Amino acid sequence: MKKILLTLGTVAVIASMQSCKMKSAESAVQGDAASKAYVAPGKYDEFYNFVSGGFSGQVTVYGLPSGRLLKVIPVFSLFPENGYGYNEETKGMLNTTNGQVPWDDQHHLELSQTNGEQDGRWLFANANNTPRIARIDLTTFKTMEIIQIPNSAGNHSSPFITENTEYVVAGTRFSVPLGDQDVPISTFKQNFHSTASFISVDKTTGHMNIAFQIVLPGMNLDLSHAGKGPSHDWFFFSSYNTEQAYTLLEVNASQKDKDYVVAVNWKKAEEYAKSGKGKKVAVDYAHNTFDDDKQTTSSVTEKEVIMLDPKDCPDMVYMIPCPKSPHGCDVDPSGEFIVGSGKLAALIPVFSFTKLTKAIADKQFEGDFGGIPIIKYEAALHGEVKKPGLGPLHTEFDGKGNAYTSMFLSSEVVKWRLSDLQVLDRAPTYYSVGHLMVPGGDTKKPWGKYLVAYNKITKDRYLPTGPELCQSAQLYDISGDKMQLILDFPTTGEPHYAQACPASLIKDKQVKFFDINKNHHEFVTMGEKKANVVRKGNRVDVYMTAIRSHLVPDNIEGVYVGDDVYFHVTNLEQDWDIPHGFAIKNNTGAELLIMPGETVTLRFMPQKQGIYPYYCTDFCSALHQEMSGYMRVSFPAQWDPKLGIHVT
Ligand code: K7E
Ligand code: CUA
Repeated sequence: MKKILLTLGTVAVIASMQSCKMKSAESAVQGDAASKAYVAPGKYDEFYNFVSGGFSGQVTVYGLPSGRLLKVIPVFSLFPENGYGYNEETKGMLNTTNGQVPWDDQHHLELSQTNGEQDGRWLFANANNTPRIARIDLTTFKTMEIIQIPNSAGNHSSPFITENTEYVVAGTRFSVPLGDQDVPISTFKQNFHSTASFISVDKTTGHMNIAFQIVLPGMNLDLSHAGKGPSHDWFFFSSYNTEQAYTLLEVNASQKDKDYVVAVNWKKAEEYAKSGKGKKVAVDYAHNTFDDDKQTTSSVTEKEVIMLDPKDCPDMVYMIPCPKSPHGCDVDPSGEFIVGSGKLAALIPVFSFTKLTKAIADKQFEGDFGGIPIIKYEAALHGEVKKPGLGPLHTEFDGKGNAYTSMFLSSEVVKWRLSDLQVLDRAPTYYSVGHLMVPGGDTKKPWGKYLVAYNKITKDRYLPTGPELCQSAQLYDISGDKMQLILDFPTTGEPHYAQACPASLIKDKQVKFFDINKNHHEFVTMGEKKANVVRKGNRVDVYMTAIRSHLVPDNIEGVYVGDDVYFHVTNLEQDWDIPHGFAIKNNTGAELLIMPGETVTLRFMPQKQGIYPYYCTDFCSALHQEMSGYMRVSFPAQWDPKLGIHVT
């Protein structure tokens, strides 16, 4: 959530709020706060915190409560630090039907679940801009799969999952014509659609597949969450711009009093898809999977998707009116309450699943939206949280009957009770909080000890760094009645949603190195004796090994200007935390960072004759500086400058 309708009035409100908060900032941090966030040197954090990178396209991993940055996981953006997206093995991960897309805007994360609880297997991440979903393996912290979503744009209500990770969803923030048709923008109402895609996840391998897409009227689907427990079969999406405006959205998409929460019975949808109620539609989308065995990405173009139209599928989709341009759509741990956060509303509506099912049974409808029945607001409503603050965005839960909502405009976190909707506490954020996160706070079993607010604006909180200041996270202890601010820490990119789980769920499952005997990479070098240089026409394959503290071969001659050289570097180490790097002078791509037991390939096309040193970039031993070599590049007699190739 980057922008909000800001009038001069609200700006003034924010400004005045911020100035009074600056005073209270110190009093908000109490004496024992530092000790609560203190993790002594050599001690581990209690939680892993996975934070979306926003416009960095990556995912970052922090420890909680210390706020220590543990890792940047490259997902949707090139990452020269380890060669992700540059080397031959992972290039294909960023493939789309529009070629390699080297960047994206990454907003939401979801950890895989079993029975509504975190199971520590995978982390799913969405790409907003060129619609994609990624799956990250939590034994290696590597991106293993990226699937492109067709008939989609602004893939924002994604990648939320069902209780047993049956499906990960993708909903369109921007409606577009299906099948990328070329139509006038003014035909929005007739031709533009939003879609909700349900991507099935294989229970054992995690492999994703688009099971079906539900076609909805043109509007902006914003966020979503699956039901749980009694509401297991349902998925809830927030929507805005149900005015169906296509210009001046700031004004035109804020006309109506209420937009909708879209309630989708995915179990029904699944049955409809299986019984052939859907239409098979020709599409094109890339599906990239990293093969652990071959250590390479295979990228295929998928050709078909099943589309379900609510008109042909009764009882599958309902609309629940929700004030006003809702953003977050959050389901409490019991699965009974669905919280819609109208970013322009002065209250928080809370819907009851029991009442919703009754309203459907009693047909308490008030018309339809594009043929989809609209349930009466009051019929589905549990109640409203009155005067919670300004600009409610997102809500998480502590598992003790309380909810926590972020307030963008009034820069605070508000704690309220689900049963009677009373506001219990409020804590200032510095400043303009977007998402917030309680470890496990969107599952059946929140861990409930901490809350992190992810803020858009830091202003005066840190040393200034030119025109752009870092975004920031703030950690609160929520174990008592009152929230207590205990730590600030800067984040990379722009943080949106985040997830956290107990360290114990993940830390003992870590892959320490890859078994070299199971390395079936096409260009593996099984031992130094096998190291070799092989020429076929213009192509030169260098079978290279790396082990402390030398590269084999370390002298290469017979390479010519115009050759296409592939360095396949196998790290022979079988020991934890001993990667080797590989870089060669004048290479216009990135380096390689090769994990123990892995083979990774750098492609290099020398443009000029000369001597090209190459070396290991990761300080791996006392003789790391010696871990280097020379490649001689000659200008061959057979060189044909007209053809630009080396003629043999
Ligand atoms: Cu509120 Cu994109 Cu989830 Cu940001 S979104 S804040
Ligand atoms: Cu290997 Cu430095």
